[in-house]
Amino acid sequence: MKKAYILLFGLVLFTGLINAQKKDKSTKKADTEAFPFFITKTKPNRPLSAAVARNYDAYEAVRPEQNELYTQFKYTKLKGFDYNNGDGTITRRDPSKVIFENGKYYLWYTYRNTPVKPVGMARAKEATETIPSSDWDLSEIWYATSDDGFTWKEEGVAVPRPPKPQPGWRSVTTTDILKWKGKYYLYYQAFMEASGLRGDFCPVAVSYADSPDGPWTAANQVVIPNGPEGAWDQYSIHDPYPLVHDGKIYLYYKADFDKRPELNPSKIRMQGVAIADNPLGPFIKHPLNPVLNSGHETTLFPFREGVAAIVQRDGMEHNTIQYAKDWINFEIASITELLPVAAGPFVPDAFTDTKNGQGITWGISHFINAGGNWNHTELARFDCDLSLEVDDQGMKEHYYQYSPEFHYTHKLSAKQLERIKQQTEKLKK
Ligand code: AAL
Repeated sequence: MKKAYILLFGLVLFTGLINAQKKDKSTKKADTEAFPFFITKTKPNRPLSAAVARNYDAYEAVRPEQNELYTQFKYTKLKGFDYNNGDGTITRRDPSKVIFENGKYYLWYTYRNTPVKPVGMARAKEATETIPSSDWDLSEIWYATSDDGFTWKEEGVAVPRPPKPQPGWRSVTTTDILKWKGKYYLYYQAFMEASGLRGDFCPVAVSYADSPDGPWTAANQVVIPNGPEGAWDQYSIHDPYPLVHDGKIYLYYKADFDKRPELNPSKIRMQGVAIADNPLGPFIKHPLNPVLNSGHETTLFPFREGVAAIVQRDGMEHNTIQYAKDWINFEIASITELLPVAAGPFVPDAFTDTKNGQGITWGISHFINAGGNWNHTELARFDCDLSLEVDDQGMKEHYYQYSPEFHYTHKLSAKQLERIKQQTEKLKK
């Protein structure tokens, strides 16, 4: 009997030792299988969380500074534009892409110069032939040139408001430039009513010239019409933005839709594309429109075989740079901050029908709150590294430091303070 007990004890001890060793090895195995300190460039063959798998599958690099479509943005105040001391009578906004011709840079933009500042879209009924409703009401398309992209010489009007009933008789705004077979085309929003009366409603019209200095001839026709009743783009065709791809003109645009007064902000903004073989149309809207689910203005550039977009302000995917290899189906390429608003980049290969877009490093954008929101807008220069030709690590830091004072400018409202007070009171009951 005694021997049996000793044998049993030995067996239990031996089994315990084996298990301890197994546990030790499995712990060691777990340790050796931990995610590595030096991350691998290629996706490892091991179980990954959704986030880390996405870090490999959704982006071209595992870290921002090696992602060609990640960048920060730097801003510079422009010289050469006067804004009447910001009294709201002069605005310059919604710049076109920048082009380089005749040994200098060219830029077109919305120019308003009215005796008084805008009354605001909500009071559009009070607008007159001299009182603007919105910041871009009663506007023309003006242009400027520059030797360096920092100091600009305002050249004057390019496209004036045409006489009634031509498209744009109330206001011509938010233009962009196309160079096609040696001729130049300016596409712009053509308002036939004061913005804000029913909404920011307009189609797109076009003018053309043999030189970037004009004279410009209005085609006196709508080239991108509003969509049919009930369509997402039935009211607004904004921010026309032409590029050349596949031997055609790809004109991207934005529409505001789904306005529901009970919601605030009450609109959704998305972007579509219309394609034509001829600059004067017909433009065929893509059946998959909208093709970008976010973004307030349109800013795109050829990149490798596809097209990239700077997507800012509105939508579920704002503050991103996106990429569509087929120019239609966009994916998020990076997430960034302080993106340029209404950016008109200098895109050297915008019209070359390139199969290997090189990207961008600068352009012109705007600040709508230059003189207190809706009074006037001012143009500014932005710089970045979204270029295959440049590797500027100074543009690839991971974040900006915003000062405490900047954070404190974003204050709680009285309604939010009241909610917080109620929540605290509830705890004390
Ligand atoms: C801009 C653009 C269009 C809108 C208004 C002027 O940011 O989206 O041009 O109509 O605002």
